[in-house]
Amino acid sequence: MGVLNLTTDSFYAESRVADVEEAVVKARRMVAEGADVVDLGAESSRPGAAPVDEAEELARLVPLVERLRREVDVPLSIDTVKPEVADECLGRGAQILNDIRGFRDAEMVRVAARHRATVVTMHMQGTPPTMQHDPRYEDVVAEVKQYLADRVDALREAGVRDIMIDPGIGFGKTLAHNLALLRHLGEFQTLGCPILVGVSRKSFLGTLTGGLPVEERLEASLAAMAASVMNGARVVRVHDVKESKRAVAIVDAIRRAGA
Ligand code: HH2
Repeated sequence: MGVLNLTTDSFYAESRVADVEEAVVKARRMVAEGADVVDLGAESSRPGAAPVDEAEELARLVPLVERLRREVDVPLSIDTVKPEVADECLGRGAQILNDIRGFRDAEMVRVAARHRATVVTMHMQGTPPTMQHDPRYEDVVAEVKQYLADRVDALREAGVRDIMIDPGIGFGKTLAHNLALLRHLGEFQTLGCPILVGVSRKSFLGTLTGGLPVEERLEASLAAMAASVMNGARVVRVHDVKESKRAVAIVDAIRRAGA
């Protein structure tokens, strides 16, 4: 899953596009490099990011969905927490709804069901403005797993069939929480849904590499992604499609190798 952000403040500047034309060029490149899905976001979720109102989010996303539907032949995913935005984009041909709030809003669940969308339900403790202030868990793996199990139940009950689960790396988690979730990712397989993981260039990788800035975190991202895939991730949300695709090919071959 390649990431495309129609924002001015997403944490990785290279992921940002200024307008539809730039987005189309970038999406086509991602697909040529092997992306199976393009994820479109118009509101950054970085801690402290400025909120984007619904009209602005729609103005950014709708024309892009309409263009990309014709320009690329991979499914488009919409990264939004707003039901109205989700509804409009799915109505115009996007097929995947990626909700970092994990479908806690019943209207988001209804929108996904009505459009027969594939969904990504992610765990987040708190909300982006404050989520990194002092995240706490008794047992992060058990709590995130229980949260996702509840979300999957609610989605299934509403008739949503295709559900991916995401532990939400960096969303209300310390370094130790992120590492525990990645180390024990395999435990999420019992929920019976494909696991999606987004580690690409995130700040915990900066911490682990002695403070490397976001532009310098490619190798760290590939290493974390490789561990994720080895531990059960089936979809990786990445900024660097070509490099990720090559790295995953190797991990996948090892993972599938006979005894
Ligand atoms: N991470 C980000 C945004 N959306 N969605 C899912 N399902 N999983 C993630 O890990 C995830 C996500 C943050 O990355 P990015 O979109 O590049 O940054 P920003 O929120 O600053 O636009």
